[in-house]
Amino acid sequence: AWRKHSAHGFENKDEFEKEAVRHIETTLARSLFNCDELAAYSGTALAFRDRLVIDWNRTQQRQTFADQKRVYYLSLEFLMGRTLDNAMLNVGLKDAAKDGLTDLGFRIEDIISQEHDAALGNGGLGRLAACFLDSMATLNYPAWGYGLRYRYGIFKQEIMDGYQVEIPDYWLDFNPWEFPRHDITVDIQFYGYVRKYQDDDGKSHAVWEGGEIVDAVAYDVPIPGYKTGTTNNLRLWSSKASRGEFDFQKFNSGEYESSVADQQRAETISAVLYPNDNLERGKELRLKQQSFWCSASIYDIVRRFKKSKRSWSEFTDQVAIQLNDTHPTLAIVELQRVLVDIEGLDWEDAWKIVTGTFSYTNHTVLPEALEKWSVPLIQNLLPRHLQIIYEINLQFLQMVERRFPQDREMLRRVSIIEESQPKMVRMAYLAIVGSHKVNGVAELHSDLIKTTIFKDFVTIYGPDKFTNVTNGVTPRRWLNQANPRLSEIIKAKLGGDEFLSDLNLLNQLENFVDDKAFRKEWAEIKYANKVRLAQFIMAQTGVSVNPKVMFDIQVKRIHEYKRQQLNIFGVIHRYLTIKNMTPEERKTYYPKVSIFGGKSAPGYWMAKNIIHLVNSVAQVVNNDKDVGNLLKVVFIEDYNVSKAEMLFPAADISQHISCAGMEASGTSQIKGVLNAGLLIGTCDGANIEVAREIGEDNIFLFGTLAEDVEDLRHAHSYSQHSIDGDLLKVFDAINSGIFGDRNSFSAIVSAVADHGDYYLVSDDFNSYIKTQALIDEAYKNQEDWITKCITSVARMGFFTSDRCIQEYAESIWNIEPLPPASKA
Ligand code: 26W
Repeated sequence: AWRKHSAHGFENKDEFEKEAVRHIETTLARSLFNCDELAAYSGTALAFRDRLVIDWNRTQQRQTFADQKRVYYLSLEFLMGRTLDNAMLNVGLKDAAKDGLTDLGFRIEDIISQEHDAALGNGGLGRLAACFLDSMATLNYPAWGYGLRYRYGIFKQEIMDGYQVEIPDYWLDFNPWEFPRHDITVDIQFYGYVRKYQDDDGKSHAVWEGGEIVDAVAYDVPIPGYKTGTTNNLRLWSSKASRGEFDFQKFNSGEYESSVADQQRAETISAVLYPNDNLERGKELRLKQQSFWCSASIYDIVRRFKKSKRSWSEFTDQVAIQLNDTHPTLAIVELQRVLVDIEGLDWEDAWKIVTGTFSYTNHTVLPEALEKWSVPLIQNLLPRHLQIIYEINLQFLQMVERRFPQDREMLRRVSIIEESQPKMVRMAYLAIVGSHKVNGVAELHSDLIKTTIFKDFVTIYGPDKFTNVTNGVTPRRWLNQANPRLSEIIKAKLGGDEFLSDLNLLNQLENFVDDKAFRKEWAEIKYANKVRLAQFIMAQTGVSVNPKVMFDIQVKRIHEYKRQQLNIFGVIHRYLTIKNMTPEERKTYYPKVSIFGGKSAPGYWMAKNIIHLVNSVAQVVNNDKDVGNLLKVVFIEDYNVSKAEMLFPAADISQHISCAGMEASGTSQIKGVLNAGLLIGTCDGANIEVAREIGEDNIFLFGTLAEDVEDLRHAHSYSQHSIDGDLLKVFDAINSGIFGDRNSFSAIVSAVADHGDYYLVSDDFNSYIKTQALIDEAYKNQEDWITKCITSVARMGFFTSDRCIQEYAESIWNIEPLPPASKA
């Protein structure tokens, strides 16, 4: 009923089949006789794409006519994963497709898995952006995403001899979900110089001249909401040699190669996603990416506003722009430049518009991740922007000086320009000064930014400028799509699927914790999901795992602060424990499968080392006759969104064990609990709020508190701290060489034992091991375990990204939904 308004396209199995076959035969020019799974995927995707396009056009028209405020979500990363399954579920015709594909001789799961992940992101920040797009469309907000159309997404990870190897991820061979808009092309300027002059009235002007021009071409991706006609737009920019600049002179005079070289240089800008997560390296090409994308997006937003013929004073009634971390901070400078240099507004009027438009989300407190760009680099690439940054800083510092006339130190500390050699632009400070709201992504994190890295700015602006929006995930992908069977039994119990759009309704599940039949189905579903994962592990690694034993999963980017090293030390401790047992004792010990997955940044030596250690431990443990099925260790190659959709439904327990205060939020713990797994975690990020919501009895928390971290680190730095007990045995085992590669592994040990243990692994090891023992014991009591799981799922309503978007909309963007007229 909710999509009756779409006049075209299919509504049932037979019409779906007709459409899919038509696309296979005409669009793809393939005969049905040699229709393989890839062709069937393509035909299915194209049939669904037609459906999306109709709703998409309607939505865009409606938004244009309604002429109300829109939000633009600027993110350098959108980690979308696969689209077909999501499109089928959101449009509500998955069953028609399933039956249609069966008629054609295919299993829908096989067809879905033909699709290449759209992996335009590193980890949490990019996946959050993707969840937010889903929620904004589902809640009918007029919202656009703006990003870059990388030719290569995050690299594919292969494990060779236990080492990570990076393979390029060329993903655009067949991408039915994007629409090139060759008519929407923006000239983007780089380099050059600034000419200043005074007009006849004595007003001074700046003109940015010379340099080179690169074209930004728009590619649009439809974002369907769940059970609504609203289909929003994600606009990704691709770089191309400028039509004006492409050197026909050279081309004609035979300098073919250098002419093509120019073209390739232009295309390099959007060629590849930087694979660093939480590490900033100050590369010029990255700055070019940021400014290319910010300029194109601001141009597009301003052009759309100008079509409405409103006065500039109404800009903030029409436009809100959210900065996903500091990566798009140049958009602040670019909007100020457009308003002052091109549209001729006074500085103060323009600045009021700018600060009323932007808001900034901080995703990390790690110092090495806070962006700083060198002044000479910006001077060369963006000479006018640098002047504007200096002017913004001057005005800001004058304001601070008026308010705190005694405090010279304050001026030095908060200056947007760091007086180093070379001088650096502190992008987070620029983002704060240019925004009206700044938010963190979990309560602890939002408190930490107010009391540490942005403390002075709270003094200057007052506390109201800073707020918290705790992260969430979309239950459409992370429950309904990832775990269809669990979703089905919840629908059956709650009498419908409303919980997928109103996740708090899950709390009714608590009424069924004692329902025997329900509990049985619940357990069967977890088991079936584990069987599926066991089959996958066998096919991928040749390791046989028993789906009847506990599956313990840690999947996320590999980073020392996330402490996969703590996990593998725990696994080694377990291995040593088993080795020391008599065969009799082993019979009553707790069997378990330890599953790891995640990519390391290609240049992060220590993280790669940790991957190697995990794989080496796996080799030894999995082939040790004494151990048998008591312990298996698995590293899942190339962890990505679609693998996450398989892994979380199969987890009995998942690990979120970052050093306290360092994981801004984390979002995978939400995926773990929502899929009926329990958590072991530190008091960090959103773990704390998960514990508050589901109850302390339903989560295994351990370890140091964020408030104690500084003192502990300090203690390590002056007293050579000695490692003893269980951790020492683990280190001795590693250093003995039983896992091979003694030399590189010794660096992992040394970081803890000799180099200050920055991530407090030794401080938390004992409580970690104790907590793991509690989990072993708890898992033995399956009845209690299932009660905990059902209760936890029932209490996860808060962590839907729909709630996040509502909070952003109401307290930061000030925008209203625009539902389709015929929403049933
Ligand atoms: C400039 C290099 C760089 C690249 C990426 C610096 C920082 C980043 C991201 C901000 C890292 C990131 O993904 N942060 C994660 O954001 C998630 C969504 O809010 C949080 O859940 C994670 O805790 C946080 O690590």
